[in-house]
Amino acid sequence: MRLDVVTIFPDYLRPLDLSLIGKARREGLVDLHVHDLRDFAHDRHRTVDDTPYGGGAGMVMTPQPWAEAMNSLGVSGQAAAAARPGAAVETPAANPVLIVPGPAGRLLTQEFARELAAQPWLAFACGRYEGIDERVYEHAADDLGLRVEIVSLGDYVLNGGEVAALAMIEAVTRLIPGVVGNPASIVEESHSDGLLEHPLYTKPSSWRGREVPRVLRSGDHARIADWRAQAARERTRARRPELLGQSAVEEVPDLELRPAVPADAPELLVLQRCCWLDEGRIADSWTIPPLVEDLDDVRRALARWSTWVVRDAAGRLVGSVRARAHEGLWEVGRLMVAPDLRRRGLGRRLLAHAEALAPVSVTSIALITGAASTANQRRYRRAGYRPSPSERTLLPSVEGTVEFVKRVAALPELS
Ligand code: 5OB
Repeated sequence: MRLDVVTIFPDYLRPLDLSLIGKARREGLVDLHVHDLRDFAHDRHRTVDDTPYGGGAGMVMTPQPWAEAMNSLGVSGQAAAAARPGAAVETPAANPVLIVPGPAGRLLTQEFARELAAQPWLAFACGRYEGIDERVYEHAADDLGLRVEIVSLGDYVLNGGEVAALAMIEAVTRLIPGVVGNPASIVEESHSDGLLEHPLYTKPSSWRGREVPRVLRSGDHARIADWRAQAARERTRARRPELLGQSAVEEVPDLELRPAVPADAPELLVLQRCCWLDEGRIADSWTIPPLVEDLDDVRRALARWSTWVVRDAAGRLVGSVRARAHEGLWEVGRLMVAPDLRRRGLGRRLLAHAEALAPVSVTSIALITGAASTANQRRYRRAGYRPSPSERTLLPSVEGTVEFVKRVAALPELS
C-alpha cells in the first residue's frame, strides 16, 4: 500500500519509522512518504494560512499549497473523467483516496479501517488552524477525481490532523496481510465482531490472592468460548451499551425456533438465495449450491438434514440452520439470517441450537464457509471454530470453501 502524508509538521510522523509499521516499510509492504506543505508555498515566509472570510477566530489554510502538494503526488488528471456522474464510482487505482482527518468527519471504525486497508493508495491531508479552505475538497473530488473522506477519531478536539493520521495509519496498515505476524490476533480482538474483548489472564494462576477464572484452566474449549462470549457481552453492556444495539446478542424479540416442515421449503429457498447472494459476490461465483438449488432440491434436503427455522412475531421466516451426523462428526450448514435482523445474535443462537443437538458421542462439529468470506470466518472463530488444515479436512471438500471445526467434549451416555 502506498501512503502519502502532507503536513506542516513532518516530524510528527516520525513514530512511523518505529515498530511494526517501520518493519512493514522495510519489508516493502507499506510505501510511506511524508511531505512538508510549506514546500509548496512560494512567498518568503512560506505562508499556508490566512484569515477567514466572514470573520471569526483563527486562521484557515489556503488552497494553493494543497493543490500543488496533491499535484506533486502524481495524481493523474485524466482520472477526473472517470469520476463524473455515470462513470465508475470507485477511485481509479491510479489515484489515492484522500483522507482528511477532522472532528467533523465520518467516524473511524474497525469496519471503515478494513475498507481503507483494501485500497492501494491513501493520501492524508493534515490540517492545522481552524481548517482547510473548502475548495480544496471540491477541487480534489471534482477536478482530480479523488474519493475524499473526512475522517474523525471521535468527539473531541485535537490541535491538528497529524496525531489522528498516525492513529488511522496504524489502524489501517496493521490490517494489511503480513504486517501483523499472527492473523488470528487480528480476528480475535476488540471490535472485530462489534463487542469489546473479554478479559485476559496469564501466569501466575494465583497472584496476590486473585485467581484466574477456573473455566479458563479447564481445557474445555467449548465452555471457554461460551465464558468469553458472556464476559464480552457483560463488559460491553457496562462500558459501551450503545454497541449492543448494533451487535447484540440478546436483544432479539421473541422469536420462535422450531424444526422445519416441508411447507417451509419455498420460504427457505427465498431466504437462502437472498443470503448467499453476498457470498456469490464475494467469491465472484454464481454456481454455489444455495444459489442454484431449486424448490425440489430444498425439499429433498429437508428430508436428509435436521433443519430448524425461526419466525418473527408476524410469522415471517427470518432464520434457519441445519445439521446432520456425518461419519462420527456433526455437520452444520446453511446458517442464515434475514438481512434486517442481522447483528443481533440470532445467527449465534441458531448455531448454538444446532450445536446443542449434536449426538452425545460427537467430538467434532464441522462446517464450511466461503474461502473469501472473512466476516463469516470471523464469526465462526468467535464461536470457537478453527480452520482445518487443508490436507486434513473432515467433510468432502467443496471448491471455494474452507472448513472450520470445533472440538467438543464427548458426553458420557446416560445409563
Ligand atoms: N478530533 N478526530 C477527532 C480528529 C480530531 C481533530 C482533528 C483530526 C481528527 O484535527 C483537528
